Amino acid sequence: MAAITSLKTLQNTVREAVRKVTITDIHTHLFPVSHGKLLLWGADELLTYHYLVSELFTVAPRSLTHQEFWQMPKSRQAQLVWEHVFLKHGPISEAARGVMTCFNMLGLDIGKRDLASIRKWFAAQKPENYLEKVFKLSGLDYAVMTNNPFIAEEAGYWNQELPGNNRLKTALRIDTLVLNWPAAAKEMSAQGYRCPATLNAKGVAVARAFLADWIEKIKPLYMAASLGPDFAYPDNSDSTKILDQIVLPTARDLNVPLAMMIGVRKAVMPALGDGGDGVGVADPASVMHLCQKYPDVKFLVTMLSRVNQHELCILGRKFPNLHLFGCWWFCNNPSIIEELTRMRFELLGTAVTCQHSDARVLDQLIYKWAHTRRIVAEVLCDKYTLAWQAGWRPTRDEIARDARAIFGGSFHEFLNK
Ligand code: HDL
Ligand code: ZN
Repeated sequence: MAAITSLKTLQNTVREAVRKVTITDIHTHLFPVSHGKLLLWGADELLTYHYLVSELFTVAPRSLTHQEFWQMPKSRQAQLVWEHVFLKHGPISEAARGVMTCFNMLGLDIGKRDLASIRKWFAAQKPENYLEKVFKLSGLDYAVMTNNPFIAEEAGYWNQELPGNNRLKTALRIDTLVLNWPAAAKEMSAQGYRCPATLNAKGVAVARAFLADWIEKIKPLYMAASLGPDFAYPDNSDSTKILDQIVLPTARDLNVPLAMMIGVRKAVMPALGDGGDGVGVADPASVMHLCQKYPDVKFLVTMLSRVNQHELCILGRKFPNLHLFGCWWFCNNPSIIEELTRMRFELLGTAVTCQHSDARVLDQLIYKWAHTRRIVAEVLCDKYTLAWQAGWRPTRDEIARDARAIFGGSFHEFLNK
């Protein structure tokens, strides 16, 4: 391939590299087709994504109550979102734009606004083939799921040893263990692990055995916990004891990283269901204390509040056992993705996983990655333009290498180092 001899060629090479790079999506809520209705996909699931349900209630008449909405069939719920968020108000939010991008990239004519024919197209899709189509269209090698052993329905599917899919890898979700010992003990006991309701030495031993068995069973790339803005480590709560005595010794002994997603204010508006969570400013010092105390444990961290991002980036420069990822949830909007990606490239270079999709509905992979590629391409282009203007002359391979690094390559390097 010819060397890059002009700034224009460099910029086109960077844009093309990001457009084509294969992405590893390190956090989603997807499931294999074999897990039945746990895998969400299609027009009505896209339209009733909890982000859009929240947006529906910001514009719908007060006469529409949450209770009435949740009692409706999914198709009626989707119709209401379509009517109020798309037809009666400009669909300019990121979640609304995402649905349009999905339909458009699937070759459906969103301009006609003919929801019935869009639904008909989805009805003709075969799940396994469609999953493969979505992964190819999104440009992913694989996506990491969220696998929660404390949810009986999910645990049940894993205990049936159903066929998986090499496009989907596992992550062991342990919020319940870290934050709610009584509930965790109850579920572990229900699964045959005679776990005491109090957090004592026996409970610690049982919980460690439970984690080890689930790690053996599903081979997770990491353990993960979503934590509140008030999460503090260390403190005198059970969570600190559970991290110190159960989770972190397991992470170290079995070499399984711990992902922490910090800053969700749970159930701010419970009537919205999954959409009812909010955000709060957390304390990145907890991440610092954990990285200092457990240098032999790998931590993957993302934070929910825009306010926390700079301090977290600085911690990312200090600890070789800390890897930052994603513009999570309320940060997954073009304006914040751009700001956060610029800051991360300026402070961390390519040693970051710039995004994860958090997709709950299979088809969302299409829009979440198309939108992110477009923004990250321009930021990476700016950074390479500055390097060029300082006299640096990168090769095409180096540009491709760096594009891969920020979309999964650095994650793999971090897991393997
Ligand atoms: O806890 C999490 O993994 C969050 O991503 C929540 O699932 C959240 O509701 C979400 O879907 N964010 O995008
Ligand atoms: Zn998530």
